Amino acid sequence: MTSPHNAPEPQGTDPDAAAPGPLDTQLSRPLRVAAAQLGPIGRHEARASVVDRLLGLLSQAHDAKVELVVFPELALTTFFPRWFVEGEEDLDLDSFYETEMPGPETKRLFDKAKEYGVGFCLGYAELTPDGHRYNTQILVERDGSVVGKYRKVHLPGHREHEPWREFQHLERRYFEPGDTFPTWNAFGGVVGMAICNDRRWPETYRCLALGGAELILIGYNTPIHYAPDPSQDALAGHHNHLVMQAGAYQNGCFVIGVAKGGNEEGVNSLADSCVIAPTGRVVALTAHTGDELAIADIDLDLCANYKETLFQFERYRRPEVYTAITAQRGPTPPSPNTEDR
Ligand code: CDT
Repeated sequence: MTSPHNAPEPQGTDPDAAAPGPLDTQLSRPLRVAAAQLGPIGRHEARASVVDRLLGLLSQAHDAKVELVVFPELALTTFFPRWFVEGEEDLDLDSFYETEMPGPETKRLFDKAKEYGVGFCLGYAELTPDGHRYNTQILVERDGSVVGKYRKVHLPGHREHEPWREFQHLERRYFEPGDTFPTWNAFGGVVGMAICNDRRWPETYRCLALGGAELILIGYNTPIHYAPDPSQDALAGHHNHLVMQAGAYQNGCFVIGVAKGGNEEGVNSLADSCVIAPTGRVVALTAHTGDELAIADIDLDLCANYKETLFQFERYRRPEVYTAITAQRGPTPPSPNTEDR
């Protein structure tokens, strides 16, 4: 990857040996992207009908000369973790998972994307041949090749039936967690992925940025009602943009956040899909809660304005001081101090 600016790499062991010079403001890695938001998918909506909807958005994107289309988390089915069924036979759990990708219903999407020369990112429930279940997202290049697969690391919600809730959030029952944040060379830059709850954790963006990510693709299904603390409901949209804007700015990345929004099987879900620049600003936003594109012209070279100045990791990060982040999971506050009160 060539860099148009003149900030030299730090040399040797002295991080101050090479002070960054002023940036060249010529930007030259343009990419037209779209957050391809979906409205609700009913529990009994056929895969073929959902794929028709994805193809409709893909066609609109092609007409608008978009090069990368990002679909939401679990984009082929309803958000089934909202239901607990004992024995799980009534829910026909397996019907919500894909055992191959592309499979019989999704091949049409791959074929059309390749014909159009439009890449895409797609979230789905994955059932592996040896019986493992993941909340997964794949990245497909403009030539139809699968560039990468990401499995959700942060699984929210609970494992057991909690009847006091209006609806369940059983991701911890129906999926195993992924264990890595990979990045890939794609679309003229370095791309990483995350899924829904991952976007609330700063570690997600930092791990991806340490892998060089310049563009982070995030699908989500976010019920607006949060049963453990309903006082957060009114803040759902604020928190959604807050975390992704911070992640973009603090890591010098573009972020594309894409919802499955609207009222799905009685559960109101957040829309507000967007494209965020490394400035931290939202540069494209959906207007409604249904199927809709939010299109933006981005330039991946803008990442360097942040990655090579204020957030030049090599120069300014202090990993030796951050050991608590990987050494422990929960907080270890100081023991109560009774003497100094
Ligand atoms: N899909 C997903 O990860 N949703 C979560 C809901 C959290 S409440 C259990 C989210 O973080 O948006």
